[in-house]
Amino acid sequence: MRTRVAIVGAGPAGLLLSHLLDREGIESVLLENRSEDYVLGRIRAGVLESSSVDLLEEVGLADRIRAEGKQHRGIYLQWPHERHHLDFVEHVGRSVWIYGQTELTKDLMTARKAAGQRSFYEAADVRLHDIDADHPSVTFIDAGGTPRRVEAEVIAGCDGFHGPSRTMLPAPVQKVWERVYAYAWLGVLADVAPSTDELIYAWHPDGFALHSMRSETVSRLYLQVEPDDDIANWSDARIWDALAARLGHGQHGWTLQSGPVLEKSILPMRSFVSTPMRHGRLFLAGDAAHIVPPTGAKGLNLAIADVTLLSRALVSWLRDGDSGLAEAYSETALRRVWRCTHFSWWMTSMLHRSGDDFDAQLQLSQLRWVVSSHAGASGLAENYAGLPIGY
Ligand code: FAS
Ligand code: PHB
Repeated sequence: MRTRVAIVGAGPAGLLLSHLLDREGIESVLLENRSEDYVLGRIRAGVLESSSVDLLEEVGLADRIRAEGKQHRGIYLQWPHERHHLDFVEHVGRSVWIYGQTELTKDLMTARKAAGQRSFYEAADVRLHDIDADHPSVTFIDAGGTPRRVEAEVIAGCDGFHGPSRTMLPAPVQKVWERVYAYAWLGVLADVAPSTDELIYAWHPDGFALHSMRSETVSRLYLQVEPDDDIANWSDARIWDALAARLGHGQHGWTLQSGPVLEKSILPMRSFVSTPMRHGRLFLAGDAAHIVPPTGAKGLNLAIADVTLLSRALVSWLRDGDSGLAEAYSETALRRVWRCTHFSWWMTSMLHRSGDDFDAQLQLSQLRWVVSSHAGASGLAENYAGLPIGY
């Protein structure tokens, strides 16, 4: 079969890219190695930057966000006996939206089905070919066991950190930066109403904790744990005790409501950037090219920004015959990738207990400065609420 763009991976990046291209008359084929249910079942991000929501609104994908999402003015930063609200709207005039990645993926899948998008789920043995030629292709075994080949003008690698696309970059061309952190996150989805109106990021001598949410009745919480810790070591009771201690249960009259744990898992923390984000006819977007620690709530938003830039570049090239944006794609995308990589590292380093007491004093001093200085607060607000997509 033939198409103009073969998209490998149907997570948020791949699904949104197919939607953005389709709106401009560029046809694509989506190839995903997991089932739709599996992709929908993954519990991932929860925060959308205002620029992400604005983009989704422009392309007709924000109705449910506006109806069911929650707009937040800011976050709380906390350390023992102190909790301070940081108001992004007051400092930089922008807010964020709480809307689970699962819900966004559902909206994207619905929109692509309604548009008649050609998609192959449960595609096995996906391989990329001839990315240096002007006739690249992708081969795979479809869900029925039939070998297939998609011939395209361009391949978009939206296949996440573990997908095959990034591995197609020739070693002499590829440069990789990676920092693995000395801690991980234990994530909990709980059937209990959030105990806070906006997210609480808490520094604590025992380790970092985050109180997020998914709805009025479902909370999403995280604990800093050892990178090699095992979820079997963490009973629900132990999790709630640690969250209560680190989030300040009982202080200043605040209580943390606990409830049934629906899901719990440990996820590693790393910063990872692979360059370039284009080689020949292969363009990379989202987690296929970069990973950020989730402390800055950037992963999903970066994927959205990448495919927004990539769709503009491919429409300009494939429809309008101007390859300028496509030639500049990697450099343009990486500017924002590095800005978000720095911010995610900065938030992670400020809030996670690591090192000695000297480090702890530096972290506490930085937190006190951020919440008490307009310059400090505006710096965090500008990055967290999101820089313009073309930054
Ligand atoms: P994705 O990984 O979402 O999608 C890639 C798709 O490619 C997947 O569907 C995969 O099945 C598919 N694929 C892989 N190999 C393939 C192959 N060989 N052939 C075809 N398809 C293939 N970000 C935040 O902002 N906040 C968070 O709290 C947060 N939590 C996270 C928790 C976890 C456990 C993980 C792994 C990530 C988390 N992230 C978080 C980041 C996450 O939200 C990503 O940034 C986001 O999913 C990026 O979207 P994609 O680039 O589409 O990659
Ligand atoms: C989430 O709700 O999953 C979430 C929110 C903010 C973060 C990370 C995760 O920084």
